[in-house]
Amino acid sequence: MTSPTALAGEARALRSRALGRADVDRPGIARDLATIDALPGRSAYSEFSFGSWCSHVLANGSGDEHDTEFRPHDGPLQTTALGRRLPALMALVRDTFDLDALRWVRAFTLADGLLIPHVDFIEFDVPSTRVQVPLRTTAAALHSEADSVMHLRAGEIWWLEARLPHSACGPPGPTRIALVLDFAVAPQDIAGCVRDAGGEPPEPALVERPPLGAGELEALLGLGATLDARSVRDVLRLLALVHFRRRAHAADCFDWLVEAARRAGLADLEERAAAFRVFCLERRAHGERFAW
Ligand code: YCP
Ligand code: CO
Repeated sequence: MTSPTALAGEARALRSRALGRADVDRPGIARDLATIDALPGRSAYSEFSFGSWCSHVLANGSGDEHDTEFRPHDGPLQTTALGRRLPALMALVRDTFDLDALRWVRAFTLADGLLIPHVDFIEFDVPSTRVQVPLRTTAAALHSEADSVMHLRAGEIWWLEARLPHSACGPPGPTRIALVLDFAVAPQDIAGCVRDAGGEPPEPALVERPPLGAGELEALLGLGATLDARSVRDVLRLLALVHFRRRAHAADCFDWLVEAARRAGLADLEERAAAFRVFCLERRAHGERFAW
């Protein structure tokens, strides 16, 4: 276990903040989660995801559930056909949040998978602020922000600082399902979008990790023997898992991949790895895709 001092140190580093708690065990929610479990997968954001990760749209600016590419908008929030099939979740959103500034309502699912470290909103120049409420999760499902790793418990209402590199991983087993809400306000105003915070915000469940040993880093950088254009996503997935297990920054995986490709003498892959780092963390156009 970790010492309280170490935890306090990590907590200071964390920018994301819990805003309250929602009752995710209320009637109807279990049925809506079963509906989500039965949905077909979607390929949106496949560059960013590994294993089973999926985004389902309950409400957006067009009312079309196939309109999955997140972007800010200034129109009214329109419930999609899928959102209408999930009445308890939509009621939870209405009861918990002020809808004035709410622009997108989505459900992210994750099982036996990983969302690569990335920075959101770099495509856009208007403020957007993201809130997440896990609906079903297991202790090994983790979220990261920069140097910190935490478990978001079911029902916790989190403002997630998506302008810093962040990532998520989920073990095999029951699919993690989270409500993901985007508000057209600046982050400092997000608490005002919560109508019913349900009491005191919870303390973050931070995960302390041991440092990455020098030998371990060398072993990771030596992965070049299996590295080529066909395996690069598998290798990156492994490298991105490391910061959930060892004290490392969410963005370190990109530098390790570049270095592994360099050591293996794979100049083309080294260039693509550096470009993917820029795509995930620094600069991309709206709708831009990435090809390895
Ligand atoms: C989004 N950003 O904000 C996506 C989710 C990673 C990239 C997946 O909708
Ligand atoms: Co994100």
